[in-house]
Amino acid sequence: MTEVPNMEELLKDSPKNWGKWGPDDEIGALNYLSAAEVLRGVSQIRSGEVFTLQRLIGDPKGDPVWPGRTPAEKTMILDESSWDVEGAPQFPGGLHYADDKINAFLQGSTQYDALGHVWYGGQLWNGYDARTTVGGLEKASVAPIAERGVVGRGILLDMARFRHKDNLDKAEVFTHEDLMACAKSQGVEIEKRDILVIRTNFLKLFFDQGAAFYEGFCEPGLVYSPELVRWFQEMEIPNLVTDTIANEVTFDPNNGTALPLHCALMRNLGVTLTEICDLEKLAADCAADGQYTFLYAAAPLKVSKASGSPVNPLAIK
Ligand code: UVW
Repeated sequence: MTEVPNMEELLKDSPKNWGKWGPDDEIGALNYLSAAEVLRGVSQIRSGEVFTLQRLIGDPKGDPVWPGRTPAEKTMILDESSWDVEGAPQFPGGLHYADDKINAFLQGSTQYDALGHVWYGGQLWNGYDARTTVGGLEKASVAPIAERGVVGRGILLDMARFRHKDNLDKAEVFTHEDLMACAKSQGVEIEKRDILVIRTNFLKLFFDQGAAFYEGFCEPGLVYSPELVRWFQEMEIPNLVTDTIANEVTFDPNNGTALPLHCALMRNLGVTLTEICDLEKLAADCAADGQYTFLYAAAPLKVSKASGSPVNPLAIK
């Protein structure tokens, strides 16, 4: 069996955008989303219909999460029963109220990854030292992305429908060429600086299969190639949004590495990743009216030094 290369070896000739937006940059390819790009997104709006792309946190049917993470635990702190017993807070006028909290992985639902979320070779996005992650991300945390917001032209690439399937299968892969062919079949073209929103409907299997979903875990998705990375670079793609947990085929079938596109796209090019979206209503609507582009708008929560945070992106058609 051939040995799995380390990421430094695999990506030694892979392009980098380090320094392109200055030595202190923490938002990477989101710099491509200029005011003109916001207006290009706005120009896609036809009906004013709004789609929210976040999954429910605390879904009674379960929350799909990356292996090793656990779903959010939600606890009621105060509800009407709190006043059945002594010790509940008393307010002039007799006000009662509900209060609750969650204990959750910041990347345990629909989320933005910070650019500093993954690294190899001791360096993260823009060349920052990996030691800057110790105790909290001093550099390239999710907070600068949250501060800026993400707005531009979104394009849905419905790979499941393109392949005439309910959902893509475990470990099924596709390339940038497939994305272009998918767009063509939808009567649309991927343009420079588009926010790519890719539907696989793979997480349907999480809800269909229960615990068996995690057996031999390998999500479907984009697969690494030098050509694909160059295409993202030339197309100036700012943001890759999908409905899977980790936005790419989990283990690369060609070289055995885990999540090489997190490294090549996020760490090296500064492409932001948005994961675990629910694209079902949006996809049904796009299939019905044939309009696959829209205004995409999202802002993760402003969490200090965090490696990611929840988000409820909007697609407005
Ligand atoms: C990992 O990269 C491990 O997780 P995520 O799915 O949040 O990107």
